[in-house]
Amino acid sequence: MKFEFIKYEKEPGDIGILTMNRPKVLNALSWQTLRELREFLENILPKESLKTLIFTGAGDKAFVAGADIAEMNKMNDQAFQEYVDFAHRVYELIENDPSPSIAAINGYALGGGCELALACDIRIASEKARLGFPEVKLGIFPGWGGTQRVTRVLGLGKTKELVFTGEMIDSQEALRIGLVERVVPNDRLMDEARSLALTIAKNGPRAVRMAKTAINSGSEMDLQRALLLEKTLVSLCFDSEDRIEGMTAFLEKRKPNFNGN
Ligand code: DAK
Repeated sequence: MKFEFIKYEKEPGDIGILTMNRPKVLNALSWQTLRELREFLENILPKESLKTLIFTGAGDKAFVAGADIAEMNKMNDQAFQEYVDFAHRVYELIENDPSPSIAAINGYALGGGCELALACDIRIASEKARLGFPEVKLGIFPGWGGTQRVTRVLGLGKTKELVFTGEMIDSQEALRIGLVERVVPNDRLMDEARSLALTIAKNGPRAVRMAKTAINSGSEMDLQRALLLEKTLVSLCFDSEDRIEGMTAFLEKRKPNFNGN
């Protein structure tokens, strides 16, 4: 499948950059964009052996300004349901991919765009980013996991404030409330995202993947079951070539050469 609305590049260090690429409409997510994303996530990403995938937006204004309003407005109930289900699947593929993802938020991240950033593991925003959930202004509400993922990150009160008002916040406020993890100058955004990705990529890939599973799955369980999951996964990590290499390299005072097994 030839991609029109997303752009993928693999960089040294097994870092991938996936750019939402419809800058004329602020990278709004159309059906076609979602189809391309799903194709990439299901059929290309698993073969790429990436250590980290960075999501960003083309142009200098937006990460993703949300679902494509013009397209949604023409949908009947059935088409809308299919569109919503499809987007849910795409976001789950991002969230559940074994390797970490970083959202490099270069401008507006609104509605479905903010939900996309929240499906990623870590969010870095440029100083000019603006985030929010304007859906109520359109007579709908965040329906691609937004009400659930934001609540898990921000808690009930802040989520309700953002979702009920539909107001945007700037990146400093997003940092203050924990909606993003870092804010950097706009011209440094991709360098900082790459640097973070490379820092992660230097670590034992198996350990990072299992930590992601322990954190994501464990956060949905009661503490006892979550601790059991953690114990099981960390034992699997111990029984690995990466663990032997990591500890041996430390003792030999050299850099580890992990193979991901
Ligand atoms: N969809 C389609 N086109 C969009 C767009 C969008 N989300 N956002 C911007 N554009 C288009 C504009 O129409 C304009 O196109 P032309 O007029 O040039 O043809 C072009 O991008 C540039 O935008 P502006 O001229 O408006 O640029 P400004 O700098 O003046 O304003 C803005 C930037 C981001 C403040 C403004 O564009 C804006 O407010 N955009 C809409 C943002 C928004 O409302 N996003 C949320 C979309 S709704 C659900 C499932 C899913 C969802 C909800 C529920 N259920 C299961 C219930 C998901 C919903 C959404 O994401």
